[in-house]
Amino acid sequence: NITVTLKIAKRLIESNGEAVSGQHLADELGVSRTAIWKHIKELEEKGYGIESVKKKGYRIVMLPDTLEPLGIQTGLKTKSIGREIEYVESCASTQIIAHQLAQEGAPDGTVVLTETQTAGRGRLARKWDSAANKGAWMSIILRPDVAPQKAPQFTLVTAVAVVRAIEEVTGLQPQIKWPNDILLNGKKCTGILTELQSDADGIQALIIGIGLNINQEKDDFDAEVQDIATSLKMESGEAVNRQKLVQSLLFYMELYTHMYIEEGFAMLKILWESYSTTIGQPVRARMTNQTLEGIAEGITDDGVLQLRTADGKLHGIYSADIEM
Ligand code: BT5
Repeated sequence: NITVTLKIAKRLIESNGEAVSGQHLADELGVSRTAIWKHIKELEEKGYGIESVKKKGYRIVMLPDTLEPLGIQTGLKTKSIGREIEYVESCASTQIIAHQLAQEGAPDGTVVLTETQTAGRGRLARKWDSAANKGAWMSIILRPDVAPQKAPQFTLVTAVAVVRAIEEVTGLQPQIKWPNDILLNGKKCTGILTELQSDADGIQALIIGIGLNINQEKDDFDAEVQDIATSLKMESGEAVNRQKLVQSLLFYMELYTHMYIEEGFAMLKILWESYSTTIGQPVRARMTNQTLEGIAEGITDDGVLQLRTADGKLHGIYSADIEM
């Protein structure tokens, strides 16, 4: 039974390295000591390191390196995002699963998480390289009560949340390249893909896809992206606890998406601009029908990039690939 196992894991984590006796756990949870022992075995099978301390009980010494809900939800500080997690070891794309779940009525804040994707995708159906057990490949379903034209800013809000989570867990200082890339030393460590389900009544669901490169080495990436991609481990020199990073990301996602929905984009815009590599720089913006060169002067409250070309004209750019 997952909930008792989860409760035991939670109890052991919260005791901060102190042993908790089997009898205590049994009393607290209203089950037998044999049942407790079975749940402990189950946790060990899931990769938890648990020490039995003689006469004292159980102590947690290691968390598993998986993205299973059991680990993610223990110590999760959110109210809605990640309270429902659909976890699969492998899938074509978490976006596909999330779209399906959203159509079936999945609640606001539902998260789809996987260890590897066989058909992970970026914008314009580009491929997203999703090495097994080395990253976090996830889609978050949100059901905000906002007009459809407010959807693109969720990409920017998500970018701020990603930067904050990476900063908090690793101390690295990522930068944002408009609209959807997170960079470390000029290389991409995270991509964001915001998709929409809407009808005449407005937004039914936002499906926010986030691909975080965490513990890859250079060789773990496909040859095509090896020179442009990086991971947190490659930049910091240390393996990163993926559970902690996901927990932190879900926390900031909830904080900032609520801030955006309730107070608008103004405050987040300030944060976004402070992390941006694009603003103030000469850039080339490739769009489907044309390419423009100029200075990226800023973003509007709607998240539109303001590009001033040499002739002095200011162009509002909604979607493009930026070269710097
Ligand atoms: C993106 O698109 O950056 C959005 C990526 C979103 C991925 C997540 S993973 C979970 C969820 N499920 C999905 O199927 N997708 C989402 P775009 O800006 O179009 O960038 C795509 C380009 O990034 C590719 O053409 C490559 O050049 C590069 N790329 C591919 N995989 C990469 C990786 N792992 N790290 C860095 N760059 C990569």
